[in-house]
Amino acid sequence: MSAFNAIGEEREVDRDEFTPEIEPQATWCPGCGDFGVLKALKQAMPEVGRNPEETLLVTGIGCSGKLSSYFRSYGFRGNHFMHTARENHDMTYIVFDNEIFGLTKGQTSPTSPKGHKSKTQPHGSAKQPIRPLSLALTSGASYVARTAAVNPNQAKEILTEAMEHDGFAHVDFLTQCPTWNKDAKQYVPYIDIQDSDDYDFDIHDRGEAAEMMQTAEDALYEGEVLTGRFYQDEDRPSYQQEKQATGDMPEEPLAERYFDDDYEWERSYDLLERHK
Ligand SMILES: Cc1ncc(C[n+]2csc(CCOP(=O)(O)OP(=O)(O)O)c2C)c(N)n1
Ligand code: SF4
Repeated sequence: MSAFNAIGEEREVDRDEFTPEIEPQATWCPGCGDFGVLKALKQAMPEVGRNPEETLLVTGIGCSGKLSSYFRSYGFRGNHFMHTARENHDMTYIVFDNEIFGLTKGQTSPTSPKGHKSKTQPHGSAKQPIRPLSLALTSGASYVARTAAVNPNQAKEILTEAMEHDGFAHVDFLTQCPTWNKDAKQYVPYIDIQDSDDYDFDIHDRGEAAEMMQTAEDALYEGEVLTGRFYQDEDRPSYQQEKQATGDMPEEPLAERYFDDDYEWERSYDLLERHK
């Protein structure tokens, strides 16, 4: 079966299909939270019914970026967070939130708490950390959640939900780094805000969700890990749906045209003609 033949084909997907044929020995440290992301992702893919040929994994540079070597799918390295969220592209964005630069041996990173001591900040970081949940919401994400590698069941559920969401889904995935960041709170028992009587808010209300995110982000550095769904807008069309509605984007994937012998190819100047 060629890769493109698989587009749109309905069949059972098995999690083992996402393991590369020659499985590399993962170079993550024993106990690294990144194993939890890989496992949850492999478990979630059959739930959303996508096979490796239909999947694109875009990764960053660190230990977390090695995910693309251990997961069988198309791969790419890149980053355009704000605009992808704002335009509501139909994709799932996972932050491997270990509050540290792991691969380069434990320097202070943008999610390290204020006061965090490391080789680059021996007197403690004077910087406020970024707030991944709030950043995603203000950038325009239409689904925002947080889970943790220590919660494998919730992690699988949230990744499945995020991938099934039509639009930009942001997951703040708390990953422990036992090698360089033993002080992070990523290991402590979590509270699922949807199950807790202490937290009652409407995940469809931007204002209430924003307030809940602030609470959760402040609490993390004080040792209380609040996880779960924070925001979801099911009514907002994804970028693809918007473009299809205006006739600007075809319904079927462009790649399928290569397999259609009867397809009449337009030349680029024919397409430009329309806009004169
Ligand atoms: C633009 C750029 N800046 C700096 C580096 C050097 N660098 C490589 S890996 C890394 C740390 C990555 O940490 P993070 O992305 O948090 O992932 P982790 O290793 O913790 O999973 C850095 C700073 C780089 N490769 N590219
Ligand atoms: S250095 Fe930290 S983030 Fe990197 S593999 Fe080891 S435990 Fe994981």
